[in-house]
Amino acid sequence: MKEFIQYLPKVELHLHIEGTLEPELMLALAKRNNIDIPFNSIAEVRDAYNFHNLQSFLDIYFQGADVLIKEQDFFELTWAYLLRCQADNVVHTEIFFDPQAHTQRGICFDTVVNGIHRALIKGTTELGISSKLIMCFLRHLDEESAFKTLAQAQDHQDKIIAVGLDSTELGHPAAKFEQVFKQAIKQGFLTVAHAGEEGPASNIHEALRLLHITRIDHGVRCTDDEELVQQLVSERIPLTVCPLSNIKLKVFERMEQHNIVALLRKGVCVTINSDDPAYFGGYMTDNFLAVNQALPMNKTEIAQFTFNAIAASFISKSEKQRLT
Ligand code: ES4
Ligand code: ZN
Repeated sequence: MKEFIQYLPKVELHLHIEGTLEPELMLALAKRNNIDIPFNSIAEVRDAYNFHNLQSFLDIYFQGADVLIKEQDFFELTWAYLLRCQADNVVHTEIFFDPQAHTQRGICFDTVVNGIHRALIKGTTELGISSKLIMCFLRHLDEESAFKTLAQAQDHQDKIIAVGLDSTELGHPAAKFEQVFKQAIKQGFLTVAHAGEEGPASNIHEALRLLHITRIDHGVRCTDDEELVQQLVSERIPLTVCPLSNIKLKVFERMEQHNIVALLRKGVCVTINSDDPAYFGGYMTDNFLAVNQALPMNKTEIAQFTFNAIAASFISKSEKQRLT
């Protein structure tokens, strides 16, 4: 089964590029860019990766992102991730980035997008990995900052397919971003949002109703509301689930308690993704293996995650047919 999972073609739909910053690159970039970080060794960095909830992770995640300064840094970060994709047989990936995490520190929006995009192009030509880029708004920041970010994206609309919403879910309802998402849709962006990771099932309802999203990031708390689960099935609304992330951030105590396989068997379009793999202890193959170890599945069920991800992806109909 391990070989089957290793060689299974995979599609990733929930991946924060800043969350692929491995300690080795973090230390190298800190040195190269003269940035002070409170770690002196790789072991010290890894020691800090003990989280008790989403917020305790986000604090470390934003601190790590501080070492990213130049376009070349964003390029190297993205390229390293694409090499991991190649190793895991990921054939298509849809990548989030958090522009505000960088523009807030004085880094130019163009620097961030251009560095990431240059690596994605190289990934397509040299590795045969197709990709899309999704710009997330940080939900702990205000509406005005999100609007400013949307304006900055205008010159890069050829490189960005969708907007999303991430960071602290509790206390920052979807309603705060209703107008920004409305404007983004008007400009031609597709929309996704993190919802029902730490927050209740009602957050999923609100994201669907107020932000008009076409797929939900995480969404595992949907099981608190059976009617919602049935809506996800009947309307084929996909969930981009991140199993190792959910364990690390204590959304579920143990993988045996995770609901992803139960949701798959109910007919929800669930997918497996790595979220912030440098922080959560594994890329795509590791996530598949961890789920299958705790909740054994047959090969048809495992392959269904890839079929679901193809269906839920933002690639064109003809591209989808090519992959299936
Ligand atoms: C995130 Cl796991 C998770 N949840 C919400 N926002 C995020 N940003 C990066 N990882
Ligand atoms: Zn996420």
